[in-house]
Amino acid sequence: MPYSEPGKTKFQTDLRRHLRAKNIEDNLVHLICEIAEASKYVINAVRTGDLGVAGTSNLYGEEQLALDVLSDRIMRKRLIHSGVVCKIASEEMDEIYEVTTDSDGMYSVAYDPLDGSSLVDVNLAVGTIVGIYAGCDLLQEGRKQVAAMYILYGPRVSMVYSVGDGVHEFTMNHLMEFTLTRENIRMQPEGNIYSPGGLRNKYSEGNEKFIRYLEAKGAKLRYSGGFVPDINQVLLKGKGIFMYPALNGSPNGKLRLLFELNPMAYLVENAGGAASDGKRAILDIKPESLDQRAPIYIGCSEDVSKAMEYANGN
Ligand code: AHM
Ligand code: MG
Repeated sequence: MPYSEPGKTKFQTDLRRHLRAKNIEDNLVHLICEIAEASKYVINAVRTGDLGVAGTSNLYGEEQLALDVLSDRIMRKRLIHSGVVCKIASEEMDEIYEVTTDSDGMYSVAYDPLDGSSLVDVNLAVGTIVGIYAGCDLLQEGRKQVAAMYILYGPRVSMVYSVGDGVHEFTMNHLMEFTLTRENIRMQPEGNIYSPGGLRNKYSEGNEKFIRYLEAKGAKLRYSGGFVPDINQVLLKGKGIFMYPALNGSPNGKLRLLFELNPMAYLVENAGGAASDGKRAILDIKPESLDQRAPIYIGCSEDVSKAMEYANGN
């Protein structure tokens, strides 16, 4: 029972204790706790760091902000020193970073250190997204992830994670400890929120029709431009769909399979929702390159099925 009743002693389960109660390796418990620790430095950077550009660009040719580079360095250092990571891939690095060739008991991590970083200057919510694989192969289907999580830097800092047996939310308290606030988050089959990315005048006719279908059933538009807060809303309210479809001129949409889509698809599927590129489950796509993108429809399963019907012109 995550919440305390008024007048009763607060029930607080910390992250390490929650993880230890699960049937997972000690190394994975350690790794997830290290990522949670790193996020405390990332939020500090977000709150107080330089809002300017770094003068460099990432593998997509996008200009990096100082905060992108700093958050990446914070995450990477922590992962390298965790002692349980063999390979690291980041949205802000050009290549895979090999920590060690020893794969025994080790994990590989793909992450976006500060997704939505361009929103910090207008003080909107941003986040860190992480997918974890056993062993040293990062180009595996998302279904092979052994854990995924995001950390949301909003009015509160929260971490939503899964190791494949439910999705759980921890919130940072005044001592900067993550304590359990929601356990076994579940999504309903159908929702009433929609969060559509990309320019509407670049949508296909099928996607346009899907939007009209959502509006006709009374769904409310809720789009912040930050993938982490937008997914967090759909997931925690349990009723909605986020989409960033193929666009005219961008057949693979915008979002990146390894760093953004796979971790979110793993979380949403584990909460009873679905994630598709319009044809197949996001988690079944075999990545061919680090910078691979894919269209995405993610959220309540019936809404995702409907999106697939419309996307395929039915
Ligand atoms: P980023 O990784 O460069 O920050 O870009 C990803 C962001 C997501 O957070 C968000 O869902 C999307 O880009 C918003 O794109 P748009 O501005 O086209 O709506
Ligand atoms: Mg990103």
